[in-house]
Amino acid sequence: MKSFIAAPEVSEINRLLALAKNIKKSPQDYRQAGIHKTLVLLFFNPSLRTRLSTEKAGLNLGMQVISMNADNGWKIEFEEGAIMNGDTAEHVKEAAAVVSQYASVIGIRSFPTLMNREKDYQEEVISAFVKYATVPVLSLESATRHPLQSFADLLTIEEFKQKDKPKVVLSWAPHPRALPQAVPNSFVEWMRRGHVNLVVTHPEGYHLSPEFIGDAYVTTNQKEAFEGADFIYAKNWSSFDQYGAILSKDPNWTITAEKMALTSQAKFMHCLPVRRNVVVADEVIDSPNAIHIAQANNRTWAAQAVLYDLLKD
Ligand code: SN0
Repeated sequence: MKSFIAAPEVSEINRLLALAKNIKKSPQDYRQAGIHKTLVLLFFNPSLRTRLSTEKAGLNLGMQVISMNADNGWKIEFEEGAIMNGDTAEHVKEAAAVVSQYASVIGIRSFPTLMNREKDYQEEVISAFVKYATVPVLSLESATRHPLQSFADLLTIEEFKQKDKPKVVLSWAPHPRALPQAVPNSFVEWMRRGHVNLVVTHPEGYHLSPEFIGDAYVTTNQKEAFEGADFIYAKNWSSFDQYGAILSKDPNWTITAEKMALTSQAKFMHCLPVRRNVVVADEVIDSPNAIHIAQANNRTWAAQAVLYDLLKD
């Protein structure tokens, strides 16, 4: 694997799943893979799980790990041919090439602007790092995708599913702030390659980018979506159409015990961080059917499998 920024092919996903399951059984068996190798993680936005699980994954592989909060560093220029007499101090050509001198793998977290859809969906930041870095690049959530999260989500569904092809529902839920579409985009991208029956539900005006949603079944009737579901994956996102806008904060979309009762005793999932009693009621997230902590645990094994592969090539 040259870099990890989107969902790979189905065969590749199945191989990665098998690797992650083996790593989870005996994480220390892979210690030689990263010896004398350095992992550099650059965070242009906040992180708790991604940072700690990816650091731990690197350490489990015997790597040296350096994480940096890059949000208050030199402002980076991305435009080709820019005359840099404004507020950008360093071009990505230098930044990516220089970090490559210190790293065997570079991880990048960079959220979307939610202002300029074209730039965000062109993945300006992570694409530039892939282009100008001389080592593999690992997405720690980019403008339009969060592949390490989705890989851990698929691993979690594999572990908890009780039927061959479970019904997996991605449900929009309210939130006070405008959030990226990265997690739902990626979730749909990975689930469509997985062996699941995917249903997406959201209010009017919240459809995801056609490039991601493809032919997935979508309904604006949340109750209909929940019927017989085996997994409820809750997530807020801002509008794709009216790019970055909050069109609804309707509390009727909150995940409640009453709605969970429509499901087939579905497991509740969320990538975290989660706004309790806005996205999901305490009664649901504190119930035995909530598997968000096991899901967060799987972030380590997903990251370790991906790093192992990036090092191998
Ligand atoms: C991010 C998102 O993409 O939705 C990261 C999720 C892994 N979530 C947030 O920014 C939540 C912030 C908040 O204020 O609740």
